[in-house]
Amino acid sequence: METTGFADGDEIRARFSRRMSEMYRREVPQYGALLDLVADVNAAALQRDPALREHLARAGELERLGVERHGAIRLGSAGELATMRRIFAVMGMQPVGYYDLSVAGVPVHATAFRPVDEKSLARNPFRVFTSLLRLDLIGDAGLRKTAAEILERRRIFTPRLLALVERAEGQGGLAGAQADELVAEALQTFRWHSAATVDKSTYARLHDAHRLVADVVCFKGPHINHLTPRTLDIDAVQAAMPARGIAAKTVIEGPPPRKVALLLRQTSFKALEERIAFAGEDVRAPGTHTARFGEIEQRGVALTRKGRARYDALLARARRGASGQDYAGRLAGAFKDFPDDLSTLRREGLAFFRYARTGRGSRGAAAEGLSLETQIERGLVRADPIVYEDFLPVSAAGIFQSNLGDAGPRSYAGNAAQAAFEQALGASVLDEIALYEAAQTRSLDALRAKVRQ
Ligand code: OOG
Ligand code: NI
Repeated sequence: METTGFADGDEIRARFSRRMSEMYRREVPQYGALLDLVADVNAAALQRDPALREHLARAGELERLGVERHGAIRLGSAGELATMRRIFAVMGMQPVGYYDLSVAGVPVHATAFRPVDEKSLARNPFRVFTSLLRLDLIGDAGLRKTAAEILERRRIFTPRLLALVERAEGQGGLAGAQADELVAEALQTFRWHSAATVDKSTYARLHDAHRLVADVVCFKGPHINHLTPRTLDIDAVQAAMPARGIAAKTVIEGPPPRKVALLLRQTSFKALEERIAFAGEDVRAPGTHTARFGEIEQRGVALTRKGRARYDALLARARRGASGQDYAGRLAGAFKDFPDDLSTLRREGLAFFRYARTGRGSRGAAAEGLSLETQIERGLVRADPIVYEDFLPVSAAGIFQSNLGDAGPRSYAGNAAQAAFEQALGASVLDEIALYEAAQTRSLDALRAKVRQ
């Protein structure tokens, strides 16, 4: 970076993530309370478990832990999504994965913008789960048209932000002061507006179609709707939330608690009911809007396609049957069939690992014809689990739904529309599993290259 004088995308993202967290803490004080609780629980977990500390330190996750978080926004049009992609690109974030939420009765599809290379992930893994409203799933043609017209008129990015993004693209980066300006301008897009842009009856009609439609369409911008710190012990945070005055969702989404943490577990606190003002004649008759919440996550090892298929099948098994009743028990029961030690997960090709020489033994071991397995057994090579950096569609649906109130069951004929999403985005989304696979392969290649020296 010294050669070009441009700010590093990783540095811009780190700054943006920090400023966003400060802003959300001011906007939603309960998020601050959650951050404090997570910091306490993480400190206790590290104190209690030196092996965990050592593993995180080796994987480069210890340093990022305190700044690690994800957020979410919901956009209204293809143009907004395409521009958001360009802004996130300046921050070193790429669209990874496609999430279809229509199967769960939520009229959006999504991707996650995040850094992809290992160095950038270690520096700051900030991710933004970014949904796009699917007006095509709204049955009422008149309402669809109203929503489209409102969205067409709004401008969620400041002119200065657009100019800075164009400059970054044109010259291949931004100098320090301009990078700071970009961060400040981009934050404007994510802030909360308590004034709706529509009158009360328009809000009500859109809200009746789906609460999410009102959330996306009726405001000046796509307010950040939650930020999620990473905890090392989600069960402990969940248990401690009530004592700190935080009303937690009852079920933790994702896999059950295990010795070897798998993929991602998440839980949230209920969205707040916030006062809003309507536009036009209704300006003196305030209403409320419920959208913004808080969430925590615990991350575990990334699964291979084979491991993921097995995870999906076991999760589906647990979710069938008596609804709500002893879900935790059913989930734990279903996952009895899933290996719970690193060695089996690795040997059965269920999870991804990063391989490295331990420094013990002679470097020529492989040249002598020892297999990788034997080298691992003899302590010459180490295999560390690769952390899952993405999201889970069933869990995401659970998080969405816990914040939609009891509006009654709703369903859309599940129809993923990845091609349409990518057209709106103006790019293809990356395949998350291919990214983990590449990281594993790179580590194996480096191992072999070192032996040959
Ligand atoms: C996004 C919900 C999904 C997650 O962590 O899976 C999500 C939203 O409510 O906009 O944040
Ligand atoms: Ni989330």
